Amino acid sequence: MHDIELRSDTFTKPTEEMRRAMAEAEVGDDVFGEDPTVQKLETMAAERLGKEAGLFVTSGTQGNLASLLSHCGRGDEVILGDQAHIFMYEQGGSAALGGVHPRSVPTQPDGTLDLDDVKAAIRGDNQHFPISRLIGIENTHNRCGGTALGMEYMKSLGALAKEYELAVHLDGARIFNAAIGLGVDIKDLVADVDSVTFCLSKGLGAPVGSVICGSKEFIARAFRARKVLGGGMRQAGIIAAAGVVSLEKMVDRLADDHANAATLAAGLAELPGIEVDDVACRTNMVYFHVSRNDMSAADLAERMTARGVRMLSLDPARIRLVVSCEVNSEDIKTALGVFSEVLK
Ligand code: TLP
Repeated sequence: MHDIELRSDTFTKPTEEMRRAMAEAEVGDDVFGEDPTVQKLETMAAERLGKEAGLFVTSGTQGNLASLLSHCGRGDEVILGDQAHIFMYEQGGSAALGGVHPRSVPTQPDGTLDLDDVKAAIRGDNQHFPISRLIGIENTHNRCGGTALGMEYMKSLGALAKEYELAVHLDGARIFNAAIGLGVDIKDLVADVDSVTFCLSKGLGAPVGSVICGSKEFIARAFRARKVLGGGMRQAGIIAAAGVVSLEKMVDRLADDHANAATLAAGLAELPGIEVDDVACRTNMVYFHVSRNDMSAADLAERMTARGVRMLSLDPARIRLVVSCEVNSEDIKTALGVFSEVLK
């Protein structure tokens, strides 16, 4: 049996078509704005998301950081959910490098921020306070089971931000999963945010890279931020070429990952001592709690991994499984078989 990779969709490897496109990519110096393949990717991404412009960046973390630094100056404040990837897992980069103050509000179990909490966190005009500038949201929400935040919520958050003259940045690392999961046009889903970062190197299969999309004026600022963050790459068309294939060929197939994740969730729910997190709109993740006297989540993850089914226990009692194009429906059946043996 080959190993079954359920740790993350970041483990996806480039397809043959991507490798060919990379080998044949037309390139130029992208710091001079002269790489035609990077430009093609940026234009495609912006059109697809209904924004004026796009910017190819090295990673989701760099895309989020460049975006925060472009929206906010030193002493400005960004309102973030306390379970947001930006808040939890990006080294507090915007504070460390940009003097941007994070104000956290509780992330709700469905990945949203309660609008009343957001409203209450917006600062009044007072010399003691930082200046509220930005709201950050995440869709799909990683730590909330990979659930997709619906269109109505995105619209009402956008309206609130507008009312208070705040900008909205979307960490849309997996926004294509959200659009596919919800069955909506991605343009409509991101219409009410000012900037969005999405990742090519997760479920979309590219080896490297993310794209920020927003207004022309915003992207011009993000272009400067990317440079100071060390993201001014030269003949980056070599890697952007894989991203073009991602957008052309890898988006619609995300539905297969979602179907496989649903099968996995249903199978796991039958097993003793396993409680699968309920989500409003499951995409490609399954989180579950392990409540057994004979093994912790870490023990279970270790035993499964020893049998070739790789997974991560993120919290003491919780495991995350992420489905991607690296696993097919047979692998899901096999993984469930191994789970039932180990949990017998
Ligand atoms: N998430 C990774 C790890 O960091 C945990 C994963 O395996 O899920 N936003 C979201 C919502 C993310 O999940 C991630 C990566 C990022 C941003 C950062 O992207 P990269 O890894 O490209 O910097």
